[in-house]
Amino acid sequence: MRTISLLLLGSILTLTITSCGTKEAEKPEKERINSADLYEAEKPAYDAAAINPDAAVVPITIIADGNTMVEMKYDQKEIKVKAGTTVQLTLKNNSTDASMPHNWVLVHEGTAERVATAGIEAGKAKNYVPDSKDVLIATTMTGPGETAVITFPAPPAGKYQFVCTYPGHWSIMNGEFIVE
Ligand SMILES: [Cu+2]
Repeated sequence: MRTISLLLLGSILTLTITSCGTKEAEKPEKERINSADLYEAEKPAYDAAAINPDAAVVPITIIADGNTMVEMKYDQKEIKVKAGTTVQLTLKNNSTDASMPHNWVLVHEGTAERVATAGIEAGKAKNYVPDSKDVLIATTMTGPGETAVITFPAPPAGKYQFVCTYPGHWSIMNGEFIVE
């Protein structure tokens, strides 16, 4: 019985390795090199998962409020953090109207509109957050009364923006995120 299991496992492994190898080989060489080069050239890589266990953790709470497109807002227009810290950001959605979902998306300076516009295309399944190098990190979409928490390393010193990418919200729900 054990021999049969091992043989089966062996076959599965062989199949997996073969199929992966085929896929990589099918890609044109030019395409593989270019996509990597472009990524490196445009922006320094930011890894939201690379949390330094020794870094100080800075808790930040931001409240989203208002029950209409006119009233809706974040309670802060500017957030400042120190470089080298770990940010623990809590988004509280204090609205009570079902039409007011909000998220909090950290993006590179000057890209809030572009990210929010691409977010509409990304759709509800992706929480209106596009797969984009402009996006550093994002909370999930919170409904009225809900809270979302994300923990991430402060990006390199500089100016960034935060924005809610729920369709129609970005132009009011945005702010500056400054790393000193
Ligand atoms: Cu919103």
